[in-house]
Amino acid sequence: MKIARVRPHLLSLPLPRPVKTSAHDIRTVDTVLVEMEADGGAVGTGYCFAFGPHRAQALHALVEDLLPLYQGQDAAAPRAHFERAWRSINFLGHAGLAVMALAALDTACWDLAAQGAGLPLYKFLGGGRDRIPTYASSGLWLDYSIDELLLEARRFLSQGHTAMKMRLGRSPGEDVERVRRLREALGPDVKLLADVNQGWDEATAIRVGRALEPYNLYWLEEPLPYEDLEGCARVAAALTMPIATGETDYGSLGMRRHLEVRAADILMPDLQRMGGVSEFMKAAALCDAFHAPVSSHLFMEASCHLLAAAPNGLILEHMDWWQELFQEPLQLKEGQVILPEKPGIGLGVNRKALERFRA
Ligand code: SMN
Ligand code: MG
Repeated sequence: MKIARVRPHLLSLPLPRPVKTSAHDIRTVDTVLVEMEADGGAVGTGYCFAFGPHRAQALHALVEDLLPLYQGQDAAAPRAHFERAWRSINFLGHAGLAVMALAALDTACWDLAAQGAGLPLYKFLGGGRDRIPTYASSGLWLDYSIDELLLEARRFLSQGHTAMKMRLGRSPGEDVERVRRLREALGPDVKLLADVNQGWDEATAIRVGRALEPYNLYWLEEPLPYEDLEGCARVAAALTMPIATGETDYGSLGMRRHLEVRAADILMPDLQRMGGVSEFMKAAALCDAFHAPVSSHLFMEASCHLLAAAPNGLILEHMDWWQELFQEPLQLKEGQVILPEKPGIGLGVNRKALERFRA
């Protein structure tokens, strides 16, 4: 099976309401979706995104730049093409937009390779789990009132979620109160996660983290600026609740840096900052070698397969911003995503949505 052509689509996805965290004020999710078509007609997909149309245009240009390394090649050899592309971006550096653009191509190629083998991606990668725990993440934003938080939490439960993530980083007093109210409404059995989006310093993280300990958070995410690995390690050591981080760092070597200093209990590599499936699976294996679980960041359509294939895959971030680009939504049952059984990523592209969201 040869890769006949690669088509990048520049899209702008509107959000139902602006998204606020301590680091973001987002109105559109500017996305480059890559369709990689084999000579037999099978189509693999991957995507990368940025917040801001000009940044997405830069991603689109980088995908255009890299796609000749895929076109005409054997669709069954994604790792070989990845290695070549990785070397080719050496001058730009193994971080930033070039890595994100490569991720879309690499993911599309793995999708195609799995389709060629007639296997869902998780089985193609050797996985045996057909479902993976997940948590609702498309909501509970920082600007919500407490009533809005409670309303959305109920919506998540009615959708079949048994775990959800809220955002922190208003003021310490408000943060603790918002966690208290949500925990009180959810009861002890629902998993509640909290993401600070790098909004605290070390002293604040330890002080507020201690005040949060009674509310049994499943994890506390990105308490500090993401590069402060040593500070994050001290926060993780000072608190009994698990610390999660890693979404903002690049490549498996970025994850290794975190593991070596024990920056957190749980790493959550981001598919596009890894550079795609090839590097994500390396990062997951590194976590395993350090006896650490691995989670994911965004990109739930492909990441559910990767976590199901990783023996240490813990829980999937369920973020539905891109769902409309696919023909089928991921199925959810009792807090778990059911892995699609069709070959590849298995969700199919919604061509009407590509037209509707074209930038
Ligand atoms: C997040 C990432 C990107 C945009 C908004 C929120 C957040 C997450 O850090 O973990 O989902
Ligand atoms: Mg986060």
